[in-house]
Amino acid sequence: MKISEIKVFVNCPGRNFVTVKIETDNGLVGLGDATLNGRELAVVAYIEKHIAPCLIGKDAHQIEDIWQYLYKGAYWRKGPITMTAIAGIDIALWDLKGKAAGLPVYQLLGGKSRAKIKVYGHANGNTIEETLNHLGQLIDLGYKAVRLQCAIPGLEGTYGTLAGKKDYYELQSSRSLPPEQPWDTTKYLNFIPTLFQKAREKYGYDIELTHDVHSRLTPIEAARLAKELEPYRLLFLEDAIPSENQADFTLIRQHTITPLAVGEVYNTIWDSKELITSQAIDYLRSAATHSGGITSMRRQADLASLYKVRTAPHGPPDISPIGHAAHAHLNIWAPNFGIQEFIGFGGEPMNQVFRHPLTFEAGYLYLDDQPGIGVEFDEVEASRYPYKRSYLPVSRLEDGTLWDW
Ligand code: KDG
Ligand code: MG
Repeated sequence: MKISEIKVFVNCPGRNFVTVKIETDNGLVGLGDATLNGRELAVVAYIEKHIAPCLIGKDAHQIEDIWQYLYKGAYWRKGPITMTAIAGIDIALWDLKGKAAGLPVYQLLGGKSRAKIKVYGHANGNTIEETLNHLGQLIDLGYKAVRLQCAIPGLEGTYGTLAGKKDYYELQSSRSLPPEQPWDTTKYLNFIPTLFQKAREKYGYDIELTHDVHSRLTPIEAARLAKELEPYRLLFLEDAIPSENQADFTLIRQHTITPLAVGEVYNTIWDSKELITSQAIDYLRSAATHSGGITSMRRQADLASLYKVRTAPHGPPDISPIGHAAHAHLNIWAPNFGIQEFIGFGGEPMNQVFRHPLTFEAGYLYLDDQPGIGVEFDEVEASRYPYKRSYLPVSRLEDGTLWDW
């Protein structure tokens, strides 16, 4: 099964997605997701100009060797562009191997550890009341776990809080440059515990709750927030700090029993190695798309399992149905799977461009048995939705200082 062609598609059927298609000389086609939100075209060039020419003629079955070739062989290891490009190729190769074997990818990983995949949704709003109403709607839909985000009074356009808006993550405006948002740690820290207090008063303790800080705090501020949230028993507090310094998590850990989750911007196992082996975190949030694909995620899950760290892959709308399907295969297999972030794909035209094997029901995802990862990509339909340049926002303090995230 020799690789005969590698094609890269960049489309915007509601979101920008980079889709990798590998064709083989025996007529099979494998699909991978290589979407790096806000920096998509750099990954496209990396694959088209630098990777594709090296892989033509190679045996598509040699997934591990190709992974090592692209990781070690490039000399330039790690980094989001490299690892997203490797991920796109790696996911497509697993898809091909599954199709060649006539088996779903999870079977190649070792089979099912569970029948269905627990997910958490997002409730958000401009006020606590709006956020809690949204939470109520998700509980009615059957969600067992929900992330709560609420606009902070006095902070215009808090990231990730526009209830019901399709583009609530990026707040994509008509401007073609990154939107800017104000940040104030005091306002934030004074507000968030009340959100969770009210949520528990209204809905009790059966529903599991999480919160995403989006890396806006310092370690000691994060420790304070995690400690103040203890009475509300979060499933986890996500991205409490930026994590270049892995040791910072130990500081937070020493002050609180609120479980900690991190990893959505990690590219390799090296980014989380110390966090896992020192048991400074409880959930690892790496994504197949940004962290070197299925080959690398399997390795991370295995390391995490030795230290009682569970997997909770990143699952925002900027990971395509292919990326989500890759996660579903990993999640169904991983003995230490925790929970998957999932808020759906936004209906049409996404569902016409990507036909995927996932069904949401009452707080769980179900994965259809199909060879490979089970996604079909309609190139003709996709070509109707050209790429639209868009950016994540940046945060600044009131005095203009550029802030963390
Ligand atoms: O591209 C960035 C988003 O995917 C990210 O901000 C979403 O933090 C996020 C999450 O947990 O889903
Ligand atoms: Mg996050």
